[in-house]
Amino acid sequence: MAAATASRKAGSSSFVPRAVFEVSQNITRSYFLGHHAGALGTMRQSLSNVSLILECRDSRVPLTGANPLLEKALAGRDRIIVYTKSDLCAPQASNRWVDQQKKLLSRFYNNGSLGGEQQQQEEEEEDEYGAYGGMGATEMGSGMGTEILFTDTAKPRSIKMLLAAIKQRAAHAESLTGLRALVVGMPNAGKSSLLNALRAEGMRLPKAAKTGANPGVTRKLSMPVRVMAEDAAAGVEGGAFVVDTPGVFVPYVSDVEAMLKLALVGCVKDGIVPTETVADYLLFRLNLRSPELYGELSAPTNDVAEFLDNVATRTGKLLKGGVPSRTLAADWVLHQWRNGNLGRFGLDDVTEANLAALKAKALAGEEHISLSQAKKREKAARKERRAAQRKAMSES
Ligand SMILES: Nc1nc2c(ncn2[C@@H]2O[C@H](COP(=O)(O)OP(=O)(O)OP(=O)(O)O)[C@@H](O)[C@H]2O)c(=O)[nH]1
Ligand SMILES: [Mg+2]
Repeated sequence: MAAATASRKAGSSSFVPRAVFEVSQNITRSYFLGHHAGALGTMRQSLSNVSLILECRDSRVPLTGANPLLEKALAGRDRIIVYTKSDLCAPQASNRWVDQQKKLLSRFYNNGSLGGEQQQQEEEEEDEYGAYGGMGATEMGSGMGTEILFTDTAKPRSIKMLLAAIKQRAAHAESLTGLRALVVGMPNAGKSSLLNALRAEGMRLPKAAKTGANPGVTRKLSMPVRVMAEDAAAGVEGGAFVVDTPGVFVPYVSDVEAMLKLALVGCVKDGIVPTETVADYLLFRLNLRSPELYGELSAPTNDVAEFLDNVATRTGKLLKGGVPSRTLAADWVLHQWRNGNLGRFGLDDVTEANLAALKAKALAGEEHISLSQAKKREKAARKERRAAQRKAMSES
């Protein structure tokens, strides 16, 4: 269970947030389900018909939301990395902090490294939603490399930019039957919503895929959905189609904080990591920004129990006898944050050092452990959790 450091009750000005989040290493760190493995297999099999991968990552976890398992399985195809839900990451996608992230990510994915001679020109073309570069020669496929874009399904401009990038690829692919793209990513990253937005913008047609706030809505690969009509003048003979896929998680998340971030953005089913622990992590992150973000719900505090009691009282999440329900309050605050009503900010620091660390980790194959290894680790963690529970019960 998350161990909160000493609670501090005070006015905002004298409030000191926790500097580190202390959490048990035994929280569940795997969420690799049967349909994840199945989907990965089907995606691999369908690759011969696919010339573009639209890899979705939640903008709030631009580093943690990457799935090395998917990247490895689908390597060799042109790719556009789509950072989804950019509206939930910052009040304005054009804010300077986001711009900086876009630059760093773009350089990283176009060159596979940062700094030195390979660094892209700072003055590169840029746009609010980040169509940067993309012509790196590091990939196989058409040689058009990896492009990165930020989207917000409510902002047609961001979707138009993605369509333009797809069109460029389609013209390059010169397929008479149309370009076929797979939209992939972690559960709940916004893949089906993106497909619907592309179809609405590109074809003026209604929603073709089911979407939902919880992970695991899409269970199977879809039929190809048309998102772009033929445009012979632009060299796009057959238009473009997108195939929706189920979200795929990694077999095991080696870093506990990464698991908490993924749970917080809703990539993992609620309850896999105890909701109150996730709410505690949210409180920790809110406090690092400003306790004023939750000023209407509670006085500044580092104590999750106190925070949830205040939230429950304030929002009427009460059990019989007026007892505050921490579980309902935790559920409620998580949904508020996920919907952008409790501060809009990212959870990963996109810095050169962190990108380099991500690459080193991928090279070391840390997240590539097999499913059986993941199951063994999970079993050991379960055993430790049970032992800790027994110990706590015998001491009480
Ligand atoms: N604010 C915001 N919410 C979004 C955006 N895109 C998707 N969402 C929301 O994110 C949630 C998940 O969207 P889906 O499209 O179902 O995600 P998915 O990746 O297909 O999920 P699975 O099929 O379960 O893996 C839904 O509640 C969407 O409304 C966006 O650009 N902005
Ligand atoms: Mg879906």
